This record gives sequence, C-alpha cells and structure tokens, in this order.
Amino acid sequence: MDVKEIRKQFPILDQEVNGHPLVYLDSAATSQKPVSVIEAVNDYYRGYNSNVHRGVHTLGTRATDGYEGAREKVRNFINASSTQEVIFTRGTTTAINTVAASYGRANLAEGDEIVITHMEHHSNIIPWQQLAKETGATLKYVPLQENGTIAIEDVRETVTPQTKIVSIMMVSNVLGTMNPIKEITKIAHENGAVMVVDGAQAAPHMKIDVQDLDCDFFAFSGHKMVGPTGIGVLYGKKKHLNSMEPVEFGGEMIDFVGLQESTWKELPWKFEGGTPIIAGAIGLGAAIDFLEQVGLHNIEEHEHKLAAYALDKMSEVEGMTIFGPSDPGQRAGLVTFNIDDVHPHDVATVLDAEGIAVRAGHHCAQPLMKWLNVSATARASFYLYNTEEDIDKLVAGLVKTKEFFSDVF
Ligand code: 7TS
Repeated sequence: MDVKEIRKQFPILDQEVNGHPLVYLDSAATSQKPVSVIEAVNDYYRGYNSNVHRGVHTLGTRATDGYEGAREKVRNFINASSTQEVIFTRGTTTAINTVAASYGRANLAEGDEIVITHMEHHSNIIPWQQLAKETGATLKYVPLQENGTIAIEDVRETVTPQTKIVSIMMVSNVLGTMNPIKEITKIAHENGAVMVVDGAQAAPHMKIDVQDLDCDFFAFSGHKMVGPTGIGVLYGKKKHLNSMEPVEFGGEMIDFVGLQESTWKELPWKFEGGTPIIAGAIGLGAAIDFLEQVGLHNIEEHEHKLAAYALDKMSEVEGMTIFGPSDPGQRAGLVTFNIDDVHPHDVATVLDAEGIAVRAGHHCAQPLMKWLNVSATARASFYLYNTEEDIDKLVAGLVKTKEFFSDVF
C-alpha cells in the first residue's frame, strides 16, 4: 500500500492549518474524501442530475442506474445475498432508529429484553431506551472488562430467552475494541433474539461479510468510509425486512394509494420514502470502488501498524493515560487518551495550534465515560492516508502540551 500515492488523492490534506501542514487524526468522526468521490458527486450534478425511478427520460434513467448501481456495489461490499437487503439511509443513526421503530415496535412487549453494552455510541443506546419506554421492555447492559473488552461469558449471562434484540458495536469509537460479533450473534440466535450490528467504525476499516457474521441487521455510514455525508446503509435479512412496516410514508415507497388504504413497493424501496439521497449514494459507490482498489485487508493492516506504533510512542509521554485494550492485536486504528489533569479540550486546542486535528469530548458515549470515570477524553483516529510521521507529530505536540501545562500549574 503506497500511502504517499493515496494521500495525493485527498486534496484537503495538502494544506496548512495555523501555519503547519495539516495532520488529520479525526477520521473516526468523519473521513476525508478522495478526488474520485468528489468527482462522482460533481459529475452527477453537472451531467445527469435528475430524480430516480420516475420519468422515462434519459437523465432519469442515468440517475436511476447510478443510484441502483451504487446499491449493487454496497451489496457486494458487505456480501449481502441480494440488493433487496440493502436500504439506503441517512447514516448509522437513521439505520438503527429504523430497526427500533419498525422491528422493535412490532416485536417487543412488556417482559421482553433488549441487550446492549456499556461501550455503545448514543446512536445505539437512545433508540433502544425509547423503544423500552414505549413497549415496557427492559434495556440491559453487558458489563465491560477492566481492559475495555467484552467477555463472552458476560454476554451469555446477560442474554436470556426473554431477549428479543441484541445490538452491539463491532468496533468501539472510543476504546478501539473489536468485539466478537460472530460469537455474540450465535448467542443471540440461541436465545431467539435478532442481532443488530453498529458497524459505523468497522465497515470503513475491514472486510465485512454479513452472511458470515450471520447478523440480522448491520448499520453503517458513508461519510466515515471516504464517502459523502448524508448517506448510510441498513442491511437486513430479507425474512425480517419483508415482514417489517416502513417507518417513513410518502412518495417513492408506495405501490398503490387509495383514499383510505395504500400498499407498499417491494424491498428495498418500501423503506426509502421520498426522493432518495441520489448524489450521496453515487458518491458512496465511488467510495467503495476506491476502498476496494486499495484493498480492505491492506487498509486494516496499515491501521493496525499505526495503532501499535501510536500506542508505543504515546505511552512514553509522561502523565499519559490510554484507554482501551493495551494489546494492539485487540484494537482498531484509534487511540483515546488523557494527559494528567489537562482538560482534553485544552489538549485539542494546543494540538490545533500545531495543525493537528484530534477530537475531544465525550464522543457520544456518556455511559462509557461514566464507566471510565472521566468526563471527557481526547482521541486520535487513523485511516488509510495517515503515516507514522503524523503520529510522531502528534507525540511531539503532546510533549509540548504537557510542558505548557506544567508551566501553568
Ligand atoms: N455508531 C458509532 C460506533 C459511531 O462511532 C458513530 C459516529 C455513530 C454510530 C453515528 O454515526 P452517524 O454517521 O449516524 O452520525 N461516531 C462519531 C465519533 O466517534 N465522533 O463523531 C462521530
């Protein structure tokens, strides 16, 4: 994998921020976009912007081909068995909310259980809290191990025959932990529950095979995988999607509309009410082409190397606390940390002055922050365009931060 060549494809990286070359270490929040994705969106608006599935004119046909062609690319990307199982959404959040609102409302009642973990992103907590409130179901949490991993025995203990839904992230956006989704899915199925996977931090970084995982639903966002914002995917097994009611009603998703009753289109369109995210889907298709050309295995390996390098170098900085598994083999390409008493927002501000972009805050995981016993952390996250040199600059910036605040206090 030639990172130098890859970087050339991302025009945004070639700039100075605050007088320093940009070091972008916030890809877990959103990734940067290569020229091919920017041009795919540009070409659609310049050359064949039109609504899909409606008119019979040439531009409409081209737009429909682009949109549906992107669906096939997604199908192949996650190895779904049919494009009927690929629903375009606004992102991971919308995808999980769709499962909760449709499958959840129809299948849960008082006495039933929903199981998640203490490391989930708010997008995989709140939809289930709301569903529990509406249906009288109980929301249960799998506890975490000291090192920020999930023990499979704890999953076995938490999931019971009353459990109807298990919803767990594949990769943590804070701890970097990679969860054993295939094993957890087996436990869910043994108890008669469906398995929902929050794949927001997994799909951009590793080869996903939904048939091999055997999960019932899988959610991810285009903008974290070099695609545009506003587009994401809900994968669902056909047997579930077929029996589920749509969540949004209106144009595009109907078959026949009468005065009192209407019927829906077949899958996947019954879940895509209104004019869809055409440019976004076309951009996501180009993003998938880009990632597959580089190779998901190469990307994963590159990020593992960077994470191991970062763990090694960052832990040498005095006063550093690093959260998540210490074994680089157990984690993906991000490092969440705090330095002594320096507030993470101050860390991020000092780094920004050096042109280094990291995230600071609760990372939409307040229950996890509580578990870690902190109010906030800083996070550096890596992607295919990052280098060891970026990490060296981060470490130098952290040393500077530490020195600066030692003088202040
Ligand atoms: N699930 C996980 C694991 C995430 O990391 C995120 C976004 C989401 C769901 C929501 O994705 P969306 O595209 O629908 O917003 N995570 C982050 C983050 O870590 N920093 O900013 C956004």
